[in-house]
Amino acid sequence: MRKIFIITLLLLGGISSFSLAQEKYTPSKENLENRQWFRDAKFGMFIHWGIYSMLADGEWVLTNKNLNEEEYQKLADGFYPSKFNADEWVRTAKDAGMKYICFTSRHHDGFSMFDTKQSDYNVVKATPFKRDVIKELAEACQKHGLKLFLYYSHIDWHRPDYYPWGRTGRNTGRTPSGTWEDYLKFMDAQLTELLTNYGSIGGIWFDGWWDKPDADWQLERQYTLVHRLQPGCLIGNNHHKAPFEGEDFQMFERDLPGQNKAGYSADAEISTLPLESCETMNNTWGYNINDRNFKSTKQLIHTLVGASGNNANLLLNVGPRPGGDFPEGSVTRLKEIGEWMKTYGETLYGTRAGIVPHQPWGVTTQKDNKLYVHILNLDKTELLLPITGKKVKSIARFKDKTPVKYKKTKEGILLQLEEIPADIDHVIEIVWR
Ligand code: H79
Repeated sequence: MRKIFIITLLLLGGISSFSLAQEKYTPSKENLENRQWFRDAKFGMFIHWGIYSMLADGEWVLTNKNLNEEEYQKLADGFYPSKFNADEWVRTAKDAGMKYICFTSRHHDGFSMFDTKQSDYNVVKATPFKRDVIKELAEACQKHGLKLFLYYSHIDWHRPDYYPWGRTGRNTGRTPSGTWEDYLKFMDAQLTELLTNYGSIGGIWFDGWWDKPDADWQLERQYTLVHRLQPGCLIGNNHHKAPFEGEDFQMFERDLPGQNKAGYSADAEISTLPLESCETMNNTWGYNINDRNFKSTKQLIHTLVGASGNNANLLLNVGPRPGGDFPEGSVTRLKEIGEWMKTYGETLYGTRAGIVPHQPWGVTTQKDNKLYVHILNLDKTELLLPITGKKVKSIARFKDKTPVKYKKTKEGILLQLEEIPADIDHVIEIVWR
């Protein structure tokens, strides 16, 4: 017995020193609590808004259209979003059933949407609007009980010290000057402002690493800074790889974890960290006047449910117009999703992926002794759930608790529905003994 004990100790010692060598970052207690909160939250709003919104051609317009960067800067003179109302944005998100907002503090164009001392190229100094958008958002989030996450670009198509240039933003007429270390210091100083001046920040959502994968990004120094200022702040980085040390959640751009439909996630092995999928409501992130190709409410709900069934949150994007209001296409869909969430939110919030993995007909989620079977696409009335060895207490339609007929077979539980499901999401609730 003693021998086994000693061997176990040795083994454990071996494992922990191995993991120490691999994993130097130890998340704080607040961080672990926030990860739990994040896993339970399920639904957030991504907001892409900046001076690019005025050109109404997406957030990449500077590079995609090879605009002259010096001329692009002058857009700031005309940025006066008369309809901007942070409170309304946050209420719209909340009414849709969202628990957090992730806002573009600075996108690849390098324009800061907050009051920063590190550059005058910001919404307070460079525009007649002169209002700190992040301050107003932070206050509104605080008031309505949503968490605020901040998108922060690693790419900068404005600063001359973002050099040598990466793959993007090369033809905009810039002349390099300064050093890479200047650029890293600039980002550290901005992150310090973001994590000092706006209360508690739910997370930092980095993006753009992929522009220069070989660069000396000093991510460890950056992540240490973020966690030193706010140990609970969750760090995610949209590098399309398995998470790096120091990160707290993993995101999948335009994809559910494990799928690679958008083509960005080929190297992104699914980690055990909290997961998040981000998706657009139409086809672009920043406002695009030509893009009225909105997905249907049903499609969006299927994406949300699919994310939950794959243990991920959905961060659903809105690209506000230059005037500061949300496109109608987004508003109507968010309202409809909110209505749906009033009834069905319970089958998502606080759940984890269910014991039956993603199927062609749908997904499952579970919480305590309940399994929610989300039937999204089924053209028959019988459905076999490959679950054996569990004791069923009840099986019922979630929305009205009408009992559902079923048979137990060798293969599992065979549901026998009254009719072919026609709901957006036909949810069956199974309660175990
Ligand atoms: O903020 C939104 C987009 O502006 C940003 N991320 C979301 C959340 C984004 N930028 N680029 N992409 C998304 C698409 C990435 C394309 C890539 Fe590539 C393909 C990166 C690496 C391969 C294009 C080709 C850029 C570099 C090479």
